[in-house]
Amino acid sequence: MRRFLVALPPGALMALVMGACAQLQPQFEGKVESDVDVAAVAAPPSEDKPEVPPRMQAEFDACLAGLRDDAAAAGISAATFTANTRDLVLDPGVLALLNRQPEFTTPIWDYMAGLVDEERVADGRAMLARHADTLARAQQRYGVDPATVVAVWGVESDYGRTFGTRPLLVSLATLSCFDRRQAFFRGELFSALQIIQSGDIDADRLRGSWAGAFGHTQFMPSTFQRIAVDFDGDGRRDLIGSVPDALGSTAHYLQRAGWRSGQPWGYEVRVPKGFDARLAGRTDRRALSDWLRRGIERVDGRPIDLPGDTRAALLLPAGVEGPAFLVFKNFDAIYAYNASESYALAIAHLSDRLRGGGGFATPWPTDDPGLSRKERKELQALLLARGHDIGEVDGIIGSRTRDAIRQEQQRLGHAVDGRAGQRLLRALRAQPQAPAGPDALAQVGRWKLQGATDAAGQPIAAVAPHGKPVHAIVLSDGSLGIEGGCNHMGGRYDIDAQGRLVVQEIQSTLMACADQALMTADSAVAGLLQGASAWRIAESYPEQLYLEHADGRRSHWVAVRPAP
Ligand SMILES: [Ca+2]
Repeated sequence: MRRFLVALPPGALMALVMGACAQLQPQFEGKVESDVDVAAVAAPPSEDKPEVPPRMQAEFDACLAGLRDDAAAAGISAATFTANTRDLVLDPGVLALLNRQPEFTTPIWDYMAGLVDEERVADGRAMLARHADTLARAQQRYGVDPATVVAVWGVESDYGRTFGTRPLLVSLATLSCFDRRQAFFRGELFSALQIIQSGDIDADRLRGSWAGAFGHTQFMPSTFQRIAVDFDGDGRRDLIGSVPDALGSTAHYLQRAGWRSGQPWGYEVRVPKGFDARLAGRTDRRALSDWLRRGIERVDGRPIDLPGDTRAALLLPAGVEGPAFLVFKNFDAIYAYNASESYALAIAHLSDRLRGGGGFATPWPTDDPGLSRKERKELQALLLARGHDIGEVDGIIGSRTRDAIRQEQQRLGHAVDGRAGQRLLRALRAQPQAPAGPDALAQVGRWKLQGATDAAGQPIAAVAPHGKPVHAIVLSDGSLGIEGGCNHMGGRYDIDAQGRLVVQEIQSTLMACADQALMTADSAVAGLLQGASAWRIAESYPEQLYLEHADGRRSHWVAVRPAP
């Protein structure tokens, strides 16, 4: 299929590949913009590995050589260090990810809809049954209930489906030698080398997120060293190859983070009308009895069965109009796993769903709720069917999907924000395909030029003697025809990888023409097409197209439908 109507901003090619960042420092908070489990999947190295400049590699080699003494001080033998750092090639991709600014702030309802959907609940219940013995043993030893442990697993790696594929030593060594967090990542690099040296996990299997989190529940190497346990008794701590080791280690982590056995993480609550939202905040703790006096109550009306002096905080993730939560010590234990309140709420809520609970009683304050992963895939399939080049249907709303969403929102007259929500999904379900054929421009037929300017900024399409359009352009299946004025021009065009319309070839047949103004206009049009031949489709509407030319000029094309 020829792919049209794609407007990729330059530099938008960096996929949304984010580390899961479990146990990373709070500086990373807010950088996880999409599903945590999806975030844990790094793109295959071959796809996003930039060329390494020789000088940078030389700097990298020298840096690694300089780490030898510190590694020895951390208990790493010279043999281990040499064997595992000798042939490392740095990966500039992880530096780009370290400095990546989120292009899109995910509303809490989108975040929750993707992380706690029916699929993840059903999968989690199956895992509760399948690993019941291990989970019971973990509860006995560490006091953490099965549903919470499984919820962490589900959010961190979709129950082991999405681990991240980057070689950990490459990522950590690169981050140890460049950019702004070298000291932190050197500690993680040494921990990773210790893991290899101890025989817990082989170097070639040690793969994970760009930032170094790995395994079923995405531990950082230093967390592994402090917390990981051999829970299946084979003599090795292996959070990649052993589900029991991963589940036991996660329970151990939560215990060490202050888990109180038998206590709930918190409850969804109702706040009274006119409640002072300034009282909310995870670190703003009060006695439970104080909250109850202020009129807070569980949404199901049942009593909160904890002592009145239990410390509790109120969370209003979307303000007083949205769902409200009263949270206790165990919420903080989950928060310690990855310092993000949205993240902790997703795990807490998923654990409730795994225990048989339902969704939130109070809806999110939006008229356009978020999509489950299944619905995200459905939306992507509908975008593909309409001719948008969004790549694979993978449920990941990346920059290409967002661009396609913006175009459809514009076409439909929705607010143009690039967000994947229920409103757009419903609209596209109602008209699953573009009106005619796969070639969205070809079916439009004829286009006339309006509003283009020449290099001096003078309008060139204003010339319309005899009241007729100067030019009509026909784009059809790779070929292009221009009519009107004195010239007949034909040529070929293509769409490049960035979604720009590129005119490959122009043939112009100059006909005798007495009208100098038309001649001038035609030359200007030919110049536009031939000189700066890269066009980017800036905006598109049914039968209208705004092109941005490589030199920054814009032209506006309007379809002229052939008479029926
Ligand atoms: Ca083991």
